[in-house]
Amino acid sequence: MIHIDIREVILHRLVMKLNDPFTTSFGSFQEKEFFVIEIIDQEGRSGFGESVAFSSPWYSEETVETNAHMMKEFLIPLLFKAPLEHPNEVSERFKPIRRNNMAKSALEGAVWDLFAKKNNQTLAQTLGGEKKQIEVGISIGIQPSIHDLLKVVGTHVEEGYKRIKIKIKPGWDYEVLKEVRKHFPSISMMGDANSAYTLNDIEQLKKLDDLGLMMIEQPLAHDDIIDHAKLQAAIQTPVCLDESIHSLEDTRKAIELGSCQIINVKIGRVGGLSESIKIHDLCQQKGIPIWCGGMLEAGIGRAHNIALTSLPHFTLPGDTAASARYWEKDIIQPEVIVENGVITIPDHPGLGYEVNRSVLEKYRVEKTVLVNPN
Ligand code: OSB
Ligand code: MG
Repeated sequence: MIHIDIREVILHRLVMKLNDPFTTSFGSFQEKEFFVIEIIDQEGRSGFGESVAFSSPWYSEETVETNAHMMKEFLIPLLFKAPLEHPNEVSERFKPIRRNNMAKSALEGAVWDLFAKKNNQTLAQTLGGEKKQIEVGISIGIQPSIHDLLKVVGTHVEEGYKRIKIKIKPGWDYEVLKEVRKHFPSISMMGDANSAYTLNDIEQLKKLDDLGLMMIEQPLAHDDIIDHAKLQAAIQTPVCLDESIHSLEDTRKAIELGSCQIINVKIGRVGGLSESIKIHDLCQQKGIPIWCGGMLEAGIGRAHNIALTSLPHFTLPGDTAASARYWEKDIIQPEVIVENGVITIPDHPGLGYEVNRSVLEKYRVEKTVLVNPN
């Protein structure tokens, strides 16, 4: 029996500048602040996780600081209590702590990587992944003008991304997407509103039905599944939920209510890989297509997304674009490369990418070492 016996946890706090600012309906990102979680076992082996909460609570209520607080004061002490036999036990152990899914997920991800390495398996294999390659799309932020947007879309279509997602908001929606459709009649495209609409906008949202979109992502409130069901009944474009889904139970309820036809799975938002797999299995059973979302991750988070996407029911291209799209230099080696819209799953044990220590240290602004007292 393989035990995961934790000796210490290192929280590396990093700040990395994005190559280009990324704008959504709720705000603009110039840089990303996050934690690389390094869990070291008694034999000195390291597993890595990455926290995905942003500096401000715009996407969800979690932030970099709430993640730090939850990990240090509550979650890491629970991991130190006793050795683990399997990463699935992490979410069980975290159950007494309500929500704070991104904090939980960052730690759980590091345990999964460590577990896969101990078993000398890739993380993808350990999760039950079957694919050797995955298809990916790209998410494009709100641009200063339609002209700018058409240029950016053109670049990424040429790069071969399998699906183009365009951020939308009131005043930057139907007319803009219509123009993109006119210039790129056959691409797979979709819109993501990040909760910018209400049911009062139903007529505007109905217009999108003309554009042959794969889906519209999270049009309504971040905490809603009732109005989304009303909207889905009124429009043809499939609704995909992002912000509203935090668990297997949320997924079950959204499917039962008809709130969506597609689900965006983000590992951090649902509290980790174990919960993500449960959501995958339920959606497979129910015939609901899923894809893996993104949180502007650096390489470690990106590697976790890639491993998860190797599961068979991730049938739609996700948001895991190439490292170079976001970062001048990523913290992993090799960086994530996308060729003609395809990522080849790495075959090294664990995440399959090495952490580039010198780059990690270059972006690190704080290092906290927590030693297991037991
Ligand atoms: O809604 O999926 C989202 C970025 C930041 C916050 C929320 C979202 C996004 C993206 C980009 O769409 C995902 C990525 O490229 O990592
Ligand atoms: Mg989204």
